Amino acid sequence: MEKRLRCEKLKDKLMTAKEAAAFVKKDMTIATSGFTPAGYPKAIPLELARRGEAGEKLNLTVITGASVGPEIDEKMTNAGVVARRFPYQTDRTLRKAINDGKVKYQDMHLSHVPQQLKAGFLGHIDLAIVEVVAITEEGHLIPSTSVGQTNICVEMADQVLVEINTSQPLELEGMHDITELPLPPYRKPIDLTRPEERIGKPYIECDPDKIVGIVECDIPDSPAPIVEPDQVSIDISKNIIRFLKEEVKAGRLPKNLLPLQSGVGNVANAVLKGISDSDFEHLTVYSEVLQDGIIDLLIAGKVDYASGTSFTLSPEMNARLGEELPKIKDKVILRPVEISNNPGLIRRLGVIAINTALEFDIYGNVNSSHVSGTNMMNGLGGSGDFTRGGYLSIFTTQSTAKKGLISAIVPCVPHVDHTEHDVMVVVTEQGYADLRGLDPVERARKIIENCAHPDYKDQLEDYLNRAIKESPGQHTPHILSEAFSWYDRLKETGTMKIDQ
Ligand code: 0RQ
Repeated sequence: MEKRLRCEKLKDKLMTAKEAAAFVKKDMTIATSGFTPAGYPKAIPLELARRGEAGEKLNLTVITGASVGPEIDEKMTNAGVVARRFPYQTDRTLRKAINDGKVKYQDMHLSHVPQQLKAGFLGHIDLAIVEVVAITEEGHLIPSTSVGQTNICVEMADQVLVEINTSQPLELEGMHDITELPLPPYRKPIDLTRPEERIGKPYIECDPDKIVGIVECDIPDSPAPIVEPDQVSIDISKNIIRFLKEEVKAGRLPKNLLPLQSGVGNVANAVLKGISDSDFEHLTVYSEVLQDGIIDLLIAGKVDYASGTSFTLSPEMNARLGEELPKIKDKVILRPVEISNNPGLIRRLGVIAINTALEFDIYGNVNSSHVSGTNMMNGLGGSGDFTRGGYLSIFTTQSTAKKGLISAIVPCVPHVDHTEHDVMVVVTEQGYADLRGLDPVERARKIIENCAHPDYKDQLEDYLNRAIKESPGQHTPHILSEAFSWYDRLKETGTMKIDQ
């Protein structure tokens, strides 16, 4: 602990998690560190869950950088202490509470959160609870495996509780680059033109007088296991790589591409694996999450630099992170989400954005978040930040879900996260559809031809052809009374397939 708590003035603030949790009072808004199950506080949230289990009605608003681990989203939800939650989650328990109407949830673009916190759009922040690897002599905070909006939580909260996590490698120190954007008007341009540039400080500045409690914690992050890519993910990845190679051949992309962003999950992992097996070299990454695949590519020398806001690792990689960090330390930068997901920077750097959809429609509108239009899955996360700003915006999905009972390409998505105006290329295991320069009907023909599953092609074509005949407007033909009927059929018969 000597090595980690270096500020003399703060040493008498060490306390138990239970004592620290006592600063949390009913109806408070708390903002925490954490972005994906990385770098979030654990010991204090577990105490809050215990208080809820003992019958206390805390009624908290909980704001995080993105999804966090089970200590917050599962345990605190189960204990009934979370009333409102922003801006993203991936937890089964919390998801159910949201869909049962028990927890109020706003799904937000992750780049919007820091500014909205700062501007007071999300209300007053009573308390920040943040995980760090160390506190410097001056009382500044060294974040752990993520930055997210931790710097803004610390700035905006009345009081700060800190968890010093001894399971997080001290080698993380020096990898962060903390910059904060002022509120408008007259903001200066952000001085960043390449993913590897540093523009800030390696710590979060914090007034030591704001720190009311420090807790030692050794609970590790809760990384999700990575499953070996299945054939569908491998095929999707091959189609993306085929598309990127065509772009290089056509002279629209340099040989080493442009900075890459990829989401989380199976397909993203398969894409990274595909890139590592391909002949692309000297790549750069400007993303929000840095997964195992990116660390492997950095070590293998395929990726020169990677910038993100969080390490989102498998348990195996997490366990050996301390060992691997010295090999990649000068090639990786962890930034606040306000910078990693900044749409202006993403546009400036020319990022290639690759994200995953639940489904898309024949015109290229994407639903990433709402199953059958009403049931929240996770949220849109940072996908919108990268998609709208991206030089190329690519969406992937398998062509069917639930063993073929659901088509992931539908006449009209019942919830839109990314509009047809933002989406350039859609990819399934069947192929890719390059939508650039096409009008809606041309797009629909291409999506059906290249991306739809053979079981649903005729149905989609039939809808499109009848829509063209019946629709009053010919720009984006629809039969509005029928456009969502595929969801009614799914509900009634268990499949979107028409019984022939
Ligand atoms: O259901 O869990 O019951 O088996 O959805 O689907 O195919 O396993 O795919 O894990 O990659 O998640 C879009 C949710 C995909 C994710 C989404 C069912 C399917 C399965 C999961 P089961 P898969 P993935 C980076 C950027 C938005 C946020 C984002 C996501 C479950 O990628 O949340 O991009 N993206 N962030 O069976 C009904 C369909 C379905 C369907 C799949 N059409 N209808 N169910 N499923 N398609 C991260 C951050 O921002 C931090």
